[in-house]
Order: sequence, then C-alpha cells, then structure tokens
Amino acid sequence: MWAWGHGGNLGRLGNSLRIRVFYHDKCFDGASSAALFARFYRERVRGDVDFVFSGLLHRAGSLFNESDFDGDENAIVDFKYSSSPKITWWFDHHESAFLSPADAAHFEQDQSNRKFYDPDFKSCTSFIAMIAQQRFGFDPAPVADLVHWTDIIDGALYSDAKTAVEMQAPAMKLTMVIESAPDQGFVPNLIPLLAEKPLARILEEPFVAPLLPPLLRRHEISMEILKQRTECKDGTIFFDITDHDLEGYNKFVPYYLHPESIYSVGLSKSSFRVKVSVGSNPWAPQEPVVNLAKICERYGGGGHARVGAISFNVNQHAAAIKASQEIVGELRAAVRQNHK
Ligand SMILES: [Mn+2]
Repeated sequence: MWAWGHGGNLGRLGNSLRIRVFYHDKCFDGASSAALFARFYRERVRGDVDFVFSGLLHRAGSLFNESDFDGDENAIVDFKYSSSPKITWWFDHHESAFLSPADAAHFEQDQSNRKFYDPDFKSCTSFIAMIAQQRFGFDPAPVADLVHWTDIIDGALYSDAKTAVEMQAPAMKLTMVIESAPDQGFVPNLIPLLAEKPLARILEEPFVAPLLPPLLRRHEISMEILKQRTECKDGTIFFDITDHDLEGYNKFVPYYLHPESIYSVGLSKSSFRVKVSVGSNPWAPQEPVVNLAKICERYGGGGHARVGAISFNVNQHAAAIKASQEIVGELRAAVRQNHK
C-alpha cells in the first residue's frame, strides 16, 4: 500500500481525505483504471485528497475484507461489486460482476450516481473515461493513449497473434511487468504514473527498467514450455504448466502456437492459487460461440464471454484438474457440434 501524497507537506496529510482505491491486481486495465479514477477524482471531485491503492485478486473463498474498507471514501474499479455501505464508488465491465443476485439487486437500487457498470466496454479504463467526461466534465484528452491501449490489451484487439506475443508496444511491456509484479508495493507505486506520464517514459523509470530484460527472457522460455505442453484437438487447446512458476504468461501464446484453435483451457499455479484459464482465440478461423463467463461461473469463477478464469486453493489442485478436464470436454464437444 502506498499513499499518494502531494505538495510534500506532511502537515497537510493529516487533514486531507484518504481515498482508498481497490483495483484488479496484476492486470494492466485494473492498474490503469485505478490511475484514471484517481486523476478524475482529483480533477473533478476534490483535490485535497490522498490516494491509497490496494490490489484485489480473484481467489477461492471471500474476495473482500470489510475491515479493509477504511478510507474516507472507498472505490472499487475493474473488480466485482461489493454491497458494503463503505464502498462509495464502483466501476466495472466484467460480465461476471456480481457475486450473488442480491448484490445485483443492491446495485440496481443504488441512487448514488457513483456506481457504474457496462459489460459492453472493452476496458474498465475506457468506461471510467467516458463516465467521467459525460457525467463529471472530465477532460480525457491527456489520457487518450492510456485509454487506447487498455482497450487493445483488455479487449484483445491486436491485429494478429504475432503482434500479441511480440511485446513491441510500451503498453504491452508494462502489461507484462504488471502481471508478474515482483512485490505487493510495485503496482501501487506504478499507478500514479500511469495517468500522468507517457507509457514509454514509465518504462524508463529506475524501478521499472531493470525488470524488463529478465521478464522478456522469461517470456521466451514460457513460449518454449507452452510449445511442448499445448495440445490442440477439436479446436480446443489444453495445457498444464502448474509445475512451472509461470503465472503471468502471455495468454495469447497458445493461439500463436495453434492458429487453428478456437478455445483454450490452461492450468497454472502461483503461491496462493491454482488457476484454470478459459479463453478464446481472438483470431480464430471460426467465431467462438460458447459463453466462457457462464462456464467459469458454474465453478465459482467468472470473467467475460470470451475469456474467463476460476481460482482454486492450492490444496484443491485435484478439483482444478477435474474442472479443467470437464471444460475441455465441453468445449471440444461444442466445437464438434457447431463445426461438423
Ligand atoms: Mn478489465
């Protein structure tokens, strides 16, 4: 956690409001949403505030600790809804935005005009930019490049799989750094820069630049591992890389390796979760038709129609394998059904 003070006057910190911003961690759109929200808030709501940025990750079990909502205001961006009265702002664009029908009903009844949801937006960052401009008179011009790239990256709008795995654009390099963030303080330190500095300049920051070469090497290695591990049958890729420390791998590599694929199901592992990633090939020869958010919701996960995920406890590895195999079977059957 990191307080974004300003003016360098410690005496003022005690008097200004503390705004806690919860964002989807290890995600370029999540970090950018937090950055844009903070800029918008400071410019259009009130300026004498200090921001504290807290990352949220999907995990097995409860997602929120009510006791963490300790700001004078608490915002959630690019992450699930919370009906806590302490949450005063919310922006999301995930199809699986509500943990329960009660949460959805709570949102429907909200009169605050500070909670916004639209699953048609490619990125939460572009959604915040639009709402901030139309409802609060925010000028999005200075953050146009950030908004442009969050749409490309979160919406997988690359021209082809090669572009998506080549890692040329600064925004793609930043995505890689954010997704494999070395420690808990890293993204909160990066967020204040995202809506203030050109992305290429951020890559040159002394706390960012040294991270890049080893990550690009790791990316090359992950391509080699995925080349060995991915198998594509009936338009559906399956891979298991839980024996490697590869969470944060570029999710387009499987489609780069198997351009004929429509769907992919992958198992990866980190210290606190086994993750089943369920995705569709943005450049698939046939349009994906299965709603992947719905499939993931059945197992307690969620996401978007075209990409979703399920998190299991590390001690539920067998359940993760079982879920992944069931989903692979379901997707392969759907492909056989739709494309015979
Ligand atoms: Mn997003």
